[in-house]
Amino acid sequence: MWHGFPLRPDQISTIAQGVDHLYYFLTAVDLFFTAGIFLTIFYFAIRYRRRSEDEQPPRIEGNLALEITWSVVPALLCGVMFVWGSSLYIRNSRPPEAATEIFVIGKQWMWHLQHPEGPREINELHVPVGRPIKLTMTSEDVIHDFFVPAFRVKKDVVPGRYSTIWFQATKTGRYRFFCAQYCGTFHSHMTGWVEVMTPEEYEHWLSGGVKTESMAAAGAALYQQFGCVTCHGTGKGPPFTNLYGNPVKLDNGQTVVADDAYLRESILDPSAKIVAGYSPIMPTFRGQISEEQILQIIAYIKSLSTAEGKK
Ligand code: HEC
Ligand SMILES: [Cu+2]
Repeated sequence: MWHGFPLRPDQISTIAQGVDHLYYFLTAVDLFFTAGIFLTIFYFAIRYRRRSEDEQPPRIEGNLALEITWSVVPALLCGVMFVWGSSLYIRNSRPPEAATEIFVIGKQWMWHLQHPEGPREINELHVPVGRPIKLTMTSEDVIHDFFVPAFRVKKDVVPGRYSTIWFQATKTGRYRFFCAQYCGTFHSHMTGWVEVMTPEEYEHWLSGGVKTESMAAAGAALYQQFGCVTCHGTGKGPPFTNLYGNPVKLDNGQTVVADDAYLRESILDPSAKIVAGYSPIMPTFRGQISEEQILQIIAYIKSLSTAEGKK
């Protein structure tokens, strides 16, 4: 019945209903109090209007019961909104461990999507139904925002950092996505389609078409091409084996976990954190390497980690 009605897009993800319920609650509270306040204003204006020139209303000194009521009731309502909203937010911002990762790069004015297995897409995203998908997103230039109304997911895509969202689609079909952050002249062209397929169709789609190498394989080629191997393959730089996801000791005594953000920083700004026991000889690759290539190198480094290597 709501199909195509612009105020409520289709609910196509596991979190869509929860988001909508909170939204209905907030709207209902707003409507109730807006109507109540306006009706009271009009009723009082008429009921207590001045009836003669010398009419003096009685003096009222306050009413404790009323004051407690109008403090406690809004406080309780705000408490409900806070607990409900934040628990939903926390649940929706933590991707399940088993989520399939797909990478999103925004640039003026298109969306570039990359699957770990290799396929790349522009303004189209193919995903399987019923499986959690985690999007790791960054921008090549200005702030964009990835928004899929049918999934009720939306997050800023910021240059210089990785942001993530996740969803699990519940129905096959084609659903629109948009850039939801004004990003220049052709911002309105930065839209596309999510194509939700059955798992079999998705496997078929992944393996069909032009044969592309995996992100990790592309990263391994870049590792040679950029000469990373001359240090990291020789002992002049730390080895990448079992680096991803593990703690790294720095020369200032601190420890950091080697996640996507740390690896990205190590490549673009090597002097920001120096690994203990090594000298700061690594040159910066800022300006020579694209966001997409950084993601490929990270995929390569990730592929060198084994479950047994987890510290
Ligand atoms: C001239 C030698 C040299 C080259 C070339 C070089 N690195 Fe490094 N790299 C180092 C050294 C030395 C360190 C450790 C000191 C530091 O943290 O800067 C390091 C640290 C790193 C770290 C952090 C590793 C850890 O264990 O925490 C990463 C990631 C990294 N390099 C990636 C790369 C990539 C990717 C390339 C190629 C695009 C590259 N490096 C090229 C010498 C080099
Ligand atoms: Cu944009």
